[in-house]
Amino acid sequence: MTAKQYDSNNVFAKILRGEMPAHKIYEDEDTFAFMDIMPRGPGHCLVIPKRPARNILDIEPDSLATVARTTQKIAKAVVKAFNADGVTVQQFNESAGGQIVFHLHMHIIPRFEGVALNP
Ligand code: DGP
Repeated sequence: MTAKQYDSNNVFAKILRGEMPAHKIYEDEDTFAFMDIMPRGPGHCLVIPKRPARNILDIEPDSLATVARTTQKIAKAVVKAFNADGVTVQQFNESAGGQIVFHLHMHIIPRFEGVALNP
């Protein structure tokens, strides 16, 4: 399979352009982080690159590196802020891989001993 094309009509592109609201928690030159609208647990947030990228099959390695750096920063911050016991970092690619929004994003979900995620 060849990487599919980026479509700038996706909701995260609209959030980046300021055309849709989001609860922003962090921003730098390359990345943006905000709360997930359908949280699978308290503190569930998302990190995205500002540069267009459909998913991991499409993103430039340098841009992916900026997402990784921000993901680590935010994971540490939410674990501390929510006094979590751990953190789940998840990322989906294409419909077959569970992706719904086609702008690369990392899910960061604080985890607590004995507590399952919301479906
Ligand atoms: P997935 O592509 O499978 O990782 O799922 C998309 C995730 O994005 C899902 O957890 C819900 C979240 N989401 C979808 N639309 C919006 C939105 O408009 N705003 C925010 N903050 N999150 C959204």
